[in-house]
Order: sequence, then C-alpha cells, then structure tokens
Amino acid sequence: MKIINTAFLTSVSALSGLPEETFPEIVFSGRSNVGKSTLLNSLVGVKGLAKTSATPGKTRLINYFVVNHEVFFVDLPGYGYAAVGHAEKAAWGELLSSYILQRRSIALVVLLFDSRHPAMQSDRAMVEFLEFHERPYGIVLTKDDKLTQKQRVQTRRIMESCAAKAKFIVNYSSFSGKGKSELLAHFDHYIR
Ligand SMILES: Nc1nc2c(ncn2[C@@H]2O[C@H](COP(=O)(O)OP(=O)(O)O)[C@@H](O)[C@H]2O)c(=O)[nH]1
Ligand SMILES: [Mg+2]
Repeated sequence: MKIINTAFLTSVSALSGLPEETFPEIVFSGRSNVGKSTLLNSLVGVKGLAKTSATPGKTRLINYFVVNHEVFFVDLPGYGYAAVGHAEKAAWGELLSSYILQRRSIALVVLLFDSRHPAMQSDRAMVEFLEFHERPYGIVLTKDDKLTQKQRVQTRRIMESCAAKAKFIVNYSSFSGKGKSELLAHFDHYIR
C-alpha cells in the first residue's frame, strides 16, 4: 500500500471504550522501547504523529490512526518493561490478549522485535499466543542499522526457527527507511 493520508482518531485506555470496527486493522505490538512509535511515524511519514517517549513504559493507551480512509493502524501499549511491577505487567498482558482475542476486525498483527535482542521471553510468549489462537502475524526486526551483517544472519536464523508461522520477517530501520516499502507491500494482502 501507498500511504497517502493518515489521521489520528482516538486513544483509549480500556476495552470498554473501543471505537467501532469500521475498518480492518493492522495492529502493532512490541516490548517497550522497541521503536514502535518511531516506526509508525516513519511508515506514515509524519514526524510526531505517534509520540515517541523518553520514558519507556509510559504509553498505556491504545492509539488509533485512520490510514487512507480504509484501514486502522492500531498502536498497542508496549509490554515487558522491567520497571513496572508484576501486577501492572499482568494487567497489561490481560489487556493485550483480550484485545487480540476479542477484536474481530484485526487483519494482521505486526510484532516488533529488537534486532539485537530477538525472541526474548515475552516476545516468544506473544508468538506462542498468536500461533495458538491462529491469528495472522508478521515480524519486524527493528533498529537494523545497529547490526553487523553477521548478527543480521544470526538474528534471522533465530527468528525463522522460533516464529515458524510468521507471514513475513522484515528487517527495518526507521532511521534509514530500510524495510519500509517491503513492509507496506505485505500489508496489501491483509486490508482488502
Ligand atoms: N538506531 C535506531 N534507533 C531507533 C530506531 N527506531 C527507534 N529507535 C530509538 O529507540 C528508542 C525508542 O523508540 P520509541 O519509538 O519511542 O519506542 P517505543 O517505546 O517502542 O514506542 C528511541 O531512542 C529511538 O530513537 C531505529 O530504526 N534505529
Ligand atoms: Mg511508543
């Protein structure tokens, strides 16, 4: 897809306030600080649309963006941030899993993993959850600009073994734009 138009729709903090399922959704999920907000801004080409935060773990909202008047991009709260307590982590996990199970209009879940630390425990748990519930998902390996070629090959090998049902694995750098057109091309299969 080519992104022509993006508008912020709304932020919600609880499953009770979700917007109507007007459009198919592409949902973005990943650990706090993985580079999700930066990726969303780079994808849609609007700096500052999704807020990048200096304080990881502070984004607890589900943010909706309407893209091309035909699809929602949904920014889910980051998971796995070390500095929050167990109870809070459990509450976020609950919100994430309930959202993914309940929301019928989800067309694709995009899991963002940090290229340098792929398949951490909470990432593997997300993959298992999505595979168990047979939800279509793809993987974006963020911050590719920080990798050596050797690390890149290793990371890909790890991902291919632990995320067997991923529809795609894309190496991405929000700084260089690497992976952007590849990722947008994958989205075409899920929005119509
Ligand atoms: N080197 C590099 N750093 C990135 C990239 N994308 C994001 N970052 C940095 O990673 C940090 C977290 O980014 P942010 O988008 O706020 O992460 P979020 O918590 O997942 O939304 C920031 O310091 C970004 O500048 C990237 O493609 N390459
Ligand atoms: Mg963010």
